[in-house]
Amino acid sequence: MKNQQNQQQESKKMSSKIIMYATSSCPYCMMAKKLLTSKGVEFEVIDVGRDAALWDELREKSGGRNTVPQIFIGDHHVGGYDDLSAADRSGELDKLLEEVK
Ligand SMILES: N[C@@H](CCC(=O)N[C@@H](CS)C(=O)NCC(=O)O)C(=O)O
Repeated sequence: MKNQQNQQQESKKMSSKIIMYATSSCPYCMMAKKLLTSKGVEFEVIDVGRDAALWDELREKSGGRNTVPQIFIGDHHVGGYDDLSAADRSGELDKLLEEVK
């Protein structure tokens, strides 16, 4: 059952252009969701919860980061909420989002 869920997440993940690893109780994740939502884009949230395999995946994909959120736009690893917010202020976020439209 767990494998099936992971496979479903895996196949969804491969088709999504914007992915956020998150937990449901994380305030930074909520702020990141709010910012992306304000941009009018769709994104997939992978709730890592206490799933050790998903945390391993998050660390591997983000070069060893150990916090949520971790946000990916296309092949680009944006980082956490601070990084997303900085990218928004610099204008880079809009460019990245344009590339995956
Ligand atoms: N500067 C980071 C802070 C992220 C952060 O501290 N996230 C917390 C949850 S809100 C976290 O992942 N803590 C480690 C853990 O839950 O294991 C960002 O902007 O994303």
